Amino acid sequence: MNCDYSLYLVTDRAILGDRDLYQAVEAALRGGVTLVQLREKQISSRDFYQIALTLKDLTSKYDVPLLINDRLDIAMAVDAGGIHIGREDLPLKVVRNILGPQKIVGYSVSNIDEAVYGERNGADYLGAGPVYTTTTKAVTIEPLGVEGLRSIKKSVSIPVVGIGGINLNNVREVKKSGADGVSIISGILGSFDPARTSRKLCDAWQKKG
Ligand code: TZP
Ligand code: MG
Repeated sequence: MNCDYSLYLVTDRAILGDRDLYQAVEAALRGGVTLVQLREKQISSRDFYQIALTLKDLTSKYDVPLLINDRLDIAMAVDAGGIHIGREDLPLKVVRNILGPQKIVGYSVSNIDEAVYGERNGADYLGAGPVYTTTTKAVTIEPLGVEGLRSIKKSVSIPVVGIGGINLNNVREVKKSGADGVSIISGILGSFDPARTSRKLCDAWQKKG
């Protein structure tokens, strides 16, 4: 699936506090995010489904695909653009076979072996991280740094998106590693003005040199 991975927003309602998820995502869409992933870890299936439906309508207005984290059933129920999974979810090959070739399937990796596995088993893109220290997700492994990200990118031919601790201060460095995009939670949703921050991230990503 052809897709623009350059500025990839991942949701997390905990970071929003009492701010509204849909307003924040719409602001980020106005600011130019190219892809949105709905990531929910502690929620009923019914609530997950309802949020996914609403976000699918919203992202469609901006012609941006919506991916669902972990849950194949929810991705299918709302006819999402695709799914993002990791090692602990359903096997990549199974997910690809069920969703077919038209849907986007992303896979989380932290090293070259996982990246090669992801490519061989049908991922469209890899989310590689954490690139930097992050407090958004409890991670036990050392950050890859941009050098780690660069070596993962070199080991495969599918798109690689960096994730973890990416913000306006380091987005250029991530681009220079050869990555195809940046996946961001707090760097956008934790900002006071997600539209403006997304616009700046977009400009920084697109800047030449
Ligand atoms: N996977 C690896 S790091 C991470 C995920 C979901 C969290 C990214 O969040 P942030 O706030 O952009 O560091
Ligand atoms: Mg997962």
